[in-house]
Amino acid sequence: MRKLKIGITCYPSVGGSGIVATELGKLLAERGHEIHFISSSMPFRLNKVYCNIFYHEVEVNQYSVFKYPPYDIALASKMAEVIERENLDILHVHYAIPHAVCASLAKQMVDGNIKIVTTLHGTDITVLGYDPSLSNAIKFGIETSDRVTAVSKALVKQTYDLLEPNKEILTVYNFIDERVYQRKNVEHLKKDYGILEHEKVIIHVSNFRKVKRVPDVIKAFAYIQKHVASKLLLVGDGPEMTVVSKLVKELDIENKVLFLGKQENVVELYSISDLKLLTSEKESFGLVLLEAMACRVPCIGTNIGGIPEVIEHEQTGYICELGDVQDMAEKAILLLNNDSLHKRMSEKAEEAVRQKFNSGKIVTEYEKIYEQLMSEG
Ligand code: GMT
Repeated sequence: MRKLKIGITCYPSVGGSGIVATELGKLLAERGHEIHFISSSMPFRLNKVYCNIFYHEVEVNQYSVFKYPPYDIALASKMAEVIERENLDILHVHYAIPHAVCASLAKQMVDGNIKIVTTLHGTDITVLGYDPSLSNAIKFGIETSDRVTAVSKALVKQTYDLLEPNKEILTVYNFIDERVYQRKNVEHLKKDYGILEHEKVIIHVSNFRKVKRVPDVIKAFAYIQKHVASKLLLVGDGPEMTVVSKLVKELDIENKVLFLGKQENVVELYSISDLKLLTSEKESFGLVLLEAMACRVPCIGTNIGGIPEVIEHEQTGYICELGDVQDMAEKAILLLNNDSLHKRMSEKAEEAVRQKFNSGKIVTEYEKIYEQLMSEG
């Protein structure tokens, strides 16, 4: 396909939507497209120099008349400036609020032929969509985009159920860079963390927000460790950490739980892990599941949002009902006590990432959307 000039706007700090947007930009650049990130700060995964990736920072001035700094207006103005100066073909925004609305405003400012693609990532619909002060704006952002994608079929359905937008929404799954997410031989790490060779390692990675229901991970693990010699790695930090650490103390499992805080090199942590637990009550996809699966870690997740589209029940892990910590624990014990079952699931998990969520395939899906839009003139 012909090489395009593509603007990308995302939340640049840590978070699944920002990661997907940044990785997409990098892989599109590798395919020869020119990429312009327009955001409040440098996307944190943009960690090396690419000659065809540019970064345009949105600056918001604070004037005494403003009670709130007008970030959304500044973003729309910056988008318009970059669209015109760089002659962009496509503006791909990640997360509906405020990005899709700002893109629509920018398009009107330049009066140009820019095509807007919006990707819905989850909480922009499943949380903000319920907020009456925002729902009209989200619907407007969706309906004024030229193409809209969502990261799972479940999220597409939730968007229609909640907002009833008059717009086709396509499913394009999350992906990871398979060159980075591969199981590594770092067995020494187990020893470094004081984990015995025969002990199994269970991992949970999240931003410790309420929707992740981390206390369910702790309750399930409290049961698991009575039946399987094991340790729990908690990776990440967030508002629920106080509740979680209190529960660990109450359940008297402090010597079995390792609080690792925020970590950059999760690949190495997955590489010493045998099982991942994701017990969320809202999860449009679960990018962290892909990261684990690529490192041959089978996953147990809840029957929520897009999780059942990622974990194939009894093949790459298990799906359990929300809050059923007993079932989660029993499934974990079954898996961790059966080496051949564990080996089979680990291989299938890795295979699923390589096949169904292959980065090359997903990036091509986005490229096809761009190509079709360009052909519409
Ligand atoms: O999971 C989070 O809390 C972060 C959130 C975000 O907005 O960055 O992640 C959302 O987008 C990811 C990328 O598409 C998805 O993999 C996550 O499932 C989704 N999170 C939720 O739906 C809670």
